[in-house]
Amino acid sequence: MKSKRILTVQDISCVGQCSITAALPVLSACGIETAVLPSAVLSTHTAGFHGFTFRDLSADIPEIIAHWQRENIKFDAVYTGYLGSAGQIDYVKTIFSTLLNEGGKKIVDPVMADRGRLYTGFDGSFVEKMKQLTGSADIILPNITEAALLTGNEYREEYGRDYIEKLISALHNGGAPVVILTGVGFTKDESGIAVSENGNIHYYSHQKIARTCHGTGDLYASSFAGAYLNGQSVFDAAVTAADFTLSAILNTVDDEEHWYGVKFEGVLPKLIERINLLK
Ligand code: PXL
Repeated sequence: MKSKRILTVQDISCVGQCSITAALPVLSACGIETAVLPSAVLSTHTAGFHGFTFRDLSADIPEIIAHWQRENIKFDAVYTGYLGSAGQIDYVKTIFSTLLNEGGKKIVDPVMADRGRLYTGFDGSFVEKMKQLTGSADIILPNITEAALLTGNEYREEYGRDYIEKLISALHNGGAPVVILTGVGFTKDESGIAVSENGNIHYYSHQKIARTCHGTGDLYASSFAGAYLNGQSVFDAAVTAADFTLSAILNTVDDEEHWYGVKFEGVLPKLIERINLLK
């Protein structure tokens, strides 16, 4: 297979095992050439650390895009995560329309919220703008909080399939043909995903780990993109990513001091093994 090149647009949290510091090693391990466009540089991620620095890199982005356009640099996929400001969404739209190869995929993880709450620094106007990006994507990977915000539905901690399928249907109505909803668990002991390709929904669930870990969404989306660009179907790639993310969480739970991220490095061989198995 011809080797693939992806561009990921998300922040550099210098410490925290999330965003680019997770996406780059994961995608590289999957054998995908990975280019990065940092949306912002933070000293740490914003979930649990205090007094972090934050530099929005918006001012650099138009020149970077223009340079790539002049060089005729193109990508087989663009995968976006945490963006530095709502204004960057227009830049991402330009990237989608000018820097993708024919048939290239737009993968959007609308990183902005979890467990019923927006992350520090995000507000309703960001949510409104994010609707434009998820509406123009080929594949979106929201968690339940993000899906509820994007569709104007209430956030629920307990739910049945009717609630999940209402969110999915509203996300499709917003424009995305493929929806991978993460963190879906119908009992307290399970978590998993709902994968919908144009409304054809399949579920996958696994054990739920009691401890919450930061950065699992980024790890999930990165490993999904890596598996998908290796030729796995949307559903197979979604399952590969779920199993890898669970392995990384299991590799972390016993380490109480490691509260700020997931120790995914030691389980990368499992991801590579699965990629090679399904090639
Ligand atoms: O993992 C999502 C994420 C990415 N980047 C930054 C964050 C978070 C979650 O809080 O703060 C800077």
